[in-house]
Amino acid sequence: MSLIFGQLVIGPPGSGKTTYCHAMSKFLEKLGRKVAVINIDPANENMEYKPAIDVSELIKHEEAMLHYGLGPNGALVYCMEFLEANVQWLITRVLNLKDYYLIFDCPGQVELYTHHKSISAIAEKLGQNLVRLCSVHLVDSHHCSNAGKYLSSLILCTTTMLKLGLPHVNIMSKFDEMKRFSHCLAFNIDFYTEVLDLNYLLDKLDEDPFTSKYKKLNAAFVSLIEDYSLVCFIPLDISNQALLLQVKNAVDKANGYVFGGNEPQDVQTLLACAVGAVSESERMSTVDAYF
Ligand SMILES: Nc1nc2c(ncn2[C@@H]2O[C@H](COP(=O)(O)OP(=O)(O)OP(=O)(O)O)[C@@H](O)[C@H]2O)c(=O)[nH]1
Ligand SMILES: [Mg+2]
Repeated sequence: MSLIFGQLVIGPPGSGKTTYCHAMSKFLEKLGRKVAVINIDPANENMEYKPAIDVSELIKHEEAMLHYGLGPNGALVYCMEFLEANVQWLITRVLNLKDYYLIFDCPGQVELYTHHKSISAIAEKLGQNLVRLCSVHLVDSHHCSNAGKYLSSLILCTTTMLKLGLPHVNIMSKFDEMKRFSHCLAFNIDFYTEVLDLNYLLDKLDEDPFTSKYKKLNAAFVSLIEDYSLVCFIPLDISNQALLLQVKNAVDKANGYVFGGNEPQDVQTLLACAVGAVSESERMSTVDAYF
């Protein structure tokens, strides 16, 4: 049985997941890859792509709300538990897409990735069926505009990486928006993307009357993030092909596609990886060119 490769696109509400799934699928198709986008967000309404598999054929978010008297968040959790209980429904359909590269569009409720077990259980089951996934975690670059929001993004990314246990790429989405507020950023862009010395962030948190109240807690969070040292971000503006290419190279390297894919372009990707296609310096030179 051959391997199937793909991405699990996750992140907070409105961080750009559905837009990314559409743009990345088009980008990969242009490179000659056969791509199938799978919607596992039962509350997804405005999909630009046509999903190859749609979870709302199994369960509808609105019906779960009505039937069980749940609010939107509770219903989403219920839907994910229902999908986990019926994971064979998904696996059967995924295995019919064995020539395809898969992109999973996920719901935007962060506790599904930080606390709840269903998404990681579904990913594990897919893994047992030879689906090699990389989680692609989108975080809105707007969070860089405030030290407290940025710290919470770092905690979110670290927790998600530990909870899911998949190869993982963090994306700072809507990077074009960063241009609009770059003048009011406390640090250079690379401070935020490379997650550099966070003691400077502690100084900024002390300046804010709200976050300065939690001095010890902030220091503990920073120490935790630095101890794990797992998080850095690849910037992405969905309309920029150079940035999309960087994301593609990082994901191909993370989920192993670069070693197991079979289209001619992958020779290029393999070579690019061999020379460190997404090294820190190259990532920064693309960002510098972008600004
Ligand atoms: N400026 C800018 N806007 C973007 C970018 N990517 C996505 N957006 C916008 O962000 C908004 C939310 O995008 P979605 O793709 O629906 O986000 P989502 O994460 O799927 O949202 P939920 O599924 O509701 O959690 C939309 O208005 C998109 O047009 C980007 O790179 N730049
Ligand atoms: Mg969406």
